[in-house]
Amino acid sequence: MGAGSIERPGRCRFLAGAASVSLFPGFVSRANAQARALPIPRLVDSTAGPIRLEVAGATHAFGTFRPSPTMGYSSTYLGPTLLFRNGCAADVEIRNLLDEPTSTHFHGFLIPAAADGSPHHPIAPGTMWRTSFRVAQPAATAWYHAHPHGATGRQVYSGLAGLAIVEDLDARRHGLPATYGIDDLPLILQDRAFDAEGRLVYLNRGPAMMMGMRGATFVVNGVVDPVARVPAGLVRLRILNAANARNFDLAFDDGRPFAAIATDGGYLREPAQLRSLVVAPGERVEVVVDFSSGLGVRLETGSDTTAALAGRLPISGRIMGRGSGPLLRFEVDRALPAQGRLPDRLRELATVHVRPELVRRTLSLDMGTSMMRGSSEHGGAHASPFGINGKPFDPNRIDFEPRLGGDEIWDIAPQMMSHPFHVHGAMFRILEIDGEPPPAHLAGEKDTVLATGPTKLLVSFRQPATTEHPFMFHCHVLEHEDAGMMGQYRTI
Ligand SMILES: [Cu+2]
Repeated sequence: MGAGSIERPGRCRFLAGAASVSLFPGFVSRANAQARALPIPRLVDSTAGPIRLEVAGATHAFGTFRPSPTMGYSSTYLGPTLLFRNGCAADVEIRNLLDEPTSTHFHGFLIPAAADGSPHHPIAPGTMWRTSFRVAQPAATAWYHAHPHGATGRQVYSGLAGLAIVEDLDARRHGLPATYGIDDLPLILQDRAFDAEGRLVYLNRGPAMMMGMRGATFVVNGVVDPVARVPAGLVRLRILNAANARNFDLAFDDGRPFAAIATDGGYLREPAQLRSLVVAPGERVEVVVDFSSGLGVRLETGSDTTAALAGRLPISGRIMGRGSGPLLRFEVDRALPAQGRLPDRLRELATVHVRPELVRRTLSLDMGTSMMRGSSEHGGAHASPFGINGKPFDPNRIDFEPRLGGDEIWDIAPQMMSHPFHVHGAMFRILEIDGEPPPAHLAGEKDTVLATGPTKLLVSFRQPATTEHPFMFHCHVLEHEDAGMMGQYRTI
């Protein structure tokens, strides 16, 4: 069964007798599952002992096609939902059964760079990588995914991603829906391209490089067009955009409103009422939807109109993957328990305060400018048109040295198109997007932002990074990242 409460008594209690988590039977669907029921990734509790994952090739049925070669974390595609608890220690062991290196980044975790996976922490074929850290951050929806330099796009596309939940027992007083798999559902959104044989198609050249790899088929939790059965009450959706490049413009087909309650770094100050919402690659958003009417509904995406900055990139809608369409359907099952409520206030969040003496940096997310410079500076043929401030990623170069415990202002300047910008090991507050203050649902702690124009961030550096173990910052269009739109920092 995939269902179970994620709010258990006792902090960091080792659950004696818990089953070994070294092998997973892939996805576990709910009882009475029909064809293409929304798969609920199995929940694995880090307080029950070490989390053990195996990265391996597999064959996976997406639903409408013949099965395709894929990769997964102890699963045929994607991986279990990892549960962490604020204030508790966690041990993770990842064994690589692929015939190529991988690495595993904990996206949205505030842990030291030495404990996080990055291009500097390759897991060679046949070997195991072990990491331990203490969870010290508020409740949040995070995720983990492959991050080997140059192959991140292909490995994530093949299936190497999974959700993670940081829970905080202090947040129980909210009374929000919290029964995983029943009224607290993970939704991992992706787009994929399939060939005539039903095999995943991955490209990282031509338009798929310029715009990132996109596909016309929408996949939710690893299947096409699933149905989620939900109780007749409030339901919490933990939405992750795990697409390589596509932004999802989400809305319900009956226009019903919903409440955004959390962003990348956890709860907002208060729920933000919305009828539509853009989620960029790497971003998470938690929303609460009311099904008490008993009426089912579809969650749809509009076309990805946010990708191109107006007039900057002459490229066709087909290549952009601009299609709109349904992602999944919800059907109300009155037999399921609905117990959650939506509080008026969610969290105390400090007011953003920009001190004039803060260090300011400008980061130009470049497509093309460095190619011109590169012909003289980087030896022509090896230069990449993708870079930050004119320089493609170099694992031997530290780009910035922020002070540990300090804050900085980062001005993100996206070139040619919108880029989802992500910082490892830090949270930021958005000061401005395109000259405007952030909308309410983006006014919390973030680690990824869709820079649709000049974007000003107040970044807080609270985790240590060294020359040997630096943190990355990069575009989360994974083909851009692989091609060099990435830099690294160490703290001083
Ligand atoms: Cu980009």
